[in-house]
Amino acid sequence: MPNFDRYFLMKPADAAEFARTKLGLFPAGARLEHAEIGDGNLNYIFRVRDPASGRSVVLKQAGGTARISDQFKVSTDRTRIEYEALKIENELAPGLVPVTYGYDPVMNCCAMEDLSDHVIMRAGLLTRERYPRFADHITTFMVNTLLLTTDVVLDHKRKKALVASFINPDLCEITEDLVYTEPFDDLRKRNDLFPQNREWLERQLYEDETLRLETAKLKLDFFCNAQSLIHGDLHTGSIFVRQDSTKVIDGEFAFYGPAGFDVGNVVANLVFAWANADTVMPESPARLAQTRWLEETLFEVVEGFKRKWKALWRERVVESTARTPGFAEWYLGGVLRDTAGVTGLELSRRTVGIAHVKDLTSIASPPHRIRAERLCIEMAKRCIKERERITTGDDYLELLRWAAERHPRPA
Ligand code: SR1
Ligand code: MG
Repeated sequence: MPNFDRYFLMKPADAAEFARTKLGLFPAGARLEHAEIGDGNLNYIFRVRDPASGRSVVLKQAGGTARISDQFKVSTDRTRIEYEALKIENELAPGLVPVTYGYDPVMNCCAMEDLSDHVIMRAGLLTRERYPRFADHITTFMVNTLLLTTDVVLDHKRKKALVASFINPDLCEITEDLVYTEPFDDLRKRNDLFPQNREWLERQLYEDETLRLETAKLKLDFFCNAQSLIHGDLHTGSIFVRQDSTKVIDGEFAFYGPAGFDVGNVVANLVFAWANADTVMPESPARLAQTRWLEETLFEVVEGFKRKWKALWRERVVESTARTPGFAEWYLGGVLRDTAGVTGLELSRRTVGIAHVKDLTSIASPPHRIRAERLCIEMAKRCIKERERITTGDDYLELLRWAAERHPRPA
């Protein structure tokens, strides 16, 4: 049996041994069950369980390349970043992230709470589940983690130390390429367009100079704006849910970036869920209930975020200059502008990029998939170009309805 003093990629039995001997999470004699779980783009995930006590943990180990493609060389330091981010998120948003049990810098592996009683939100939405507490939970998570890690709240030296400790160049590069550049300029030829929709998508995304200019401006903001400790990949595949519980996972993309990046990711992924439900479900009360709930949730994510942000701002902002009349509104205005821009980026990149979403790819009928893709891209472009004026839940819902009407559901 290995003693884990040199890095290697573990198999499930190694993970069990590692949890027992290196992390000390199980008694010496425990007969542990183990399995590899998860089909993410980047890492290896194991569940280890002691049937005698019922105790179980999840282990997440980083490899030197992404699972989705070995084109992506990614530093194994991302596990440290995820672990450190989880500790901070547990302090700022308790109950909304898994509890951590340990981290090992040799094996690049961290241990955390087993959330097997939850489901990945994207999968739940595709089976037409609804999560009544989600908007409340996710807005608390975002407001607490984003506002409470800014310069206007934290001691400035502590904030700068955090910026340094969360420098995450490899994972940021993935986002810079996949989210900000390639959806609008397929320079590495690794985009993956649905063939029957290719010409339309290419025209909309590759031949629009205004769009390219606006995405270049947004990319600069991602490069330079060390505003908040952001999750960095807050889509519905990074969120575990139950009817009464929401847990944000997969924080390896965390770094100091624009706060609106996280909010825009949540909004865009609700739009994907809506596009799927509205396109795929037959006309019925169930379809109406599902799309209405998604609309209400999208609305409440935007409006709840603003409401909670303003309340927490009043309570926690200590930077004296931030008390200047007009500053709070100006600051939130910037976050909302970035939210709209990133909503458009995420809608674009998941439609044409290498990392798709099942909300679109699972649509078997080509005309239906084309319709869902087109409404997402129409909305995306307006979110990016008109981001200065898109500030309310109703603004997003109007755009969604506008895009859906331009592309009616096929018969
Ligand atoms: C190479 S990783 C591709 C995508 O998967 C992750 O979940 C991120 O969203 C990333 O952009
Ligand atoms: Mg992930």
